[in-house]
Amino acid sequence: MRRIAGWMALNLLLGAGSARAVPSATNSHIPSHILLVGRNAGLADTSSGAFTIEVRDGANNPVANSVVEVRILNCPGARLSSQAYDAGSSIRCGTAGVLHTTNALGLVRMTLVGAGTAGAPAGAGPCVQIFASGVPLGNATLAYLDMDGSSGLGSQDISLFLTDLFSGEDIGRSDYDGSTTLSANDLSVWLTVWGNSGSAESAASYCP
Ligand SMILES: [Ca+2]
Repeated sequence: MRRIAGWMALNLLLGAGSARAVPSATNSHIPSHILLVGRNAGLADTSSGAFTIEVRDGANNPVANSVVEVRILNCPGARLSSQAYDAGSSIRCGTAGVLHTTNALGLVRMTLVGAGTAGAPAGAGPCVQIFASGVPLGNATLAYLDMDGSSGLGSQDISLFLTDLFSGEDIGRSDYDGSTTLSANDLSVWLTVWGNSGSAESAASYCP
C-alpha cells in the first residue's frame, strides 16, 4: 500500500514537472496572419477573427497552463480594446497584449478586438509577437477590419481601405487575406464580413 502511495506521489511530481515544460517555437503552432476585429452583440467577432495557437515543448508534448501572449505593440496605428470581450482572455495594455492560458491539450483559441487609427502611418510585415510562458514562438501579420475604431464597420473604414488599396503600396493593415499584397481579394474579404453584419460594433474603449 505504501509502495502504491509512493508511486502515486512520484507520478504527481512527474505530472507537475511536465506542466512546467518549456515551450518550443519549433514544435508549437501559431497563425501567420491575424485579423483584428470588432464586436457583435457586445462580444468579440469570433466568426471573423478567431485563431488557434498550439503550445508544445521540446519533446513535442502539449504544454498545459501556459500563458500565451499575443502582442500588437509594434503594429502601426493598431489600437487594442481595453477589454477582451472573449471568454478566458485578458488584456495587458502595457504590452498591447492579449493573454490566454492553454488547456490540457496545450491549445488556446483567441480573438483580438481592436482597430486602426485613421491617418496613422502605414506599415507592413509581421508586426505581431507571440509568446508562451515568456518564450517567443514567432510573429504574424495583422490587418484591421475596423480602420477608424468607431461605429463598427462602415463607410469610413472602406474609404480608408480603398485609399490603401490604390496607394500602390502593400500596406499590412489592409491585407485582409494575409497574402502580403493588396488586391481585390482583400476588398472581397472586408465586404464579406460587412455583408454578414460582422464586427458591427467597435470596442468601447482602447488601451492608452
Ligand atoms: Ca469603423
